[in-house]
Amino acid sequence: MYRLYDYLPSGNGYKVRLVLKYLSLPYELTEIDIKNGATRKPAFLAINPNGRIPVLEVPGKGHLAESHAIISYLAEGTELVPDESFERARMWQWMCFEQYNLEPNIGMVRFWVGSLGKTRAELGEKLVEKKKHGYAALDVLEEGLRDRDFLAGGRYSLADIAVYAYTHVAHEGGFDLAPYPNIRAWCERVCNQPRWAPITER
Ligand SMILES: N[C@@H](CCC(=O)N[C@@H](CS)C(=O)NCC(=O)O)C(=O)O
Repeated sequence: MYRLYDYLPSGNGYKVRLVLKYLSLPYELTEIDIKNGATRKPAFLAINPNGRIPVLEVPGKGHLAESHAIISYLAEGTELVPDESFERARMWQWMCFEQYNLEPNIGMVRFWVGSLGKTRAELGEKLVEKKKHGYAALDVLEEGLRDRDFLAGGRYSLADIAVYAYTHVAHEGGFDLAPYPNIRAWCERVCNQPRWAPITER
């Protein structure tokens, strides 16, 4: 059986859990306390030298890190990956956008503020910069969802799962989604998908 090394509030880990659940793939979960440096201990570095969750242990194969590598491994050949090559590339366009523009800003602010309890005064200019770039990413997503129910291939795909993971909890980092009606409607559609579960569910 698959084993997932994860931290329940993590959006990156959540992407993997959403895919495992959607595809009804059985798995066991090992919680890693990232707030207390467990990812940087020798035992964890032996399975991911990059010192980060999520990591998927695949029986007979080994350990796989990076949320998007893991979800594309799990979902290959399923309805979560568009068959048509241009739409498959469109899915990847959004998944690259998530890793470069969305997660490092919205996910990071949520971690600082929501998980580590840092204040605006402690974070100072760093917070201002991250908020600016986070809102710029939300603007791009809002436009990308204009006249579209899902991000790629006209149906629910890995792109929606990957981008949704940190977007739907953006408010936990102080981002206001009120001015983004397309994003809010899309979040509703995602959470109505089969076997959807909340972010902290194992
Ligand atoms: N690009 C990676 C990012 C992984 C990542 O940043 N993981 C964070 C939690 S969301 C982590 O393990 N942080 C602990 C640490 O840096 O020690 C992915 O998509 O999986």
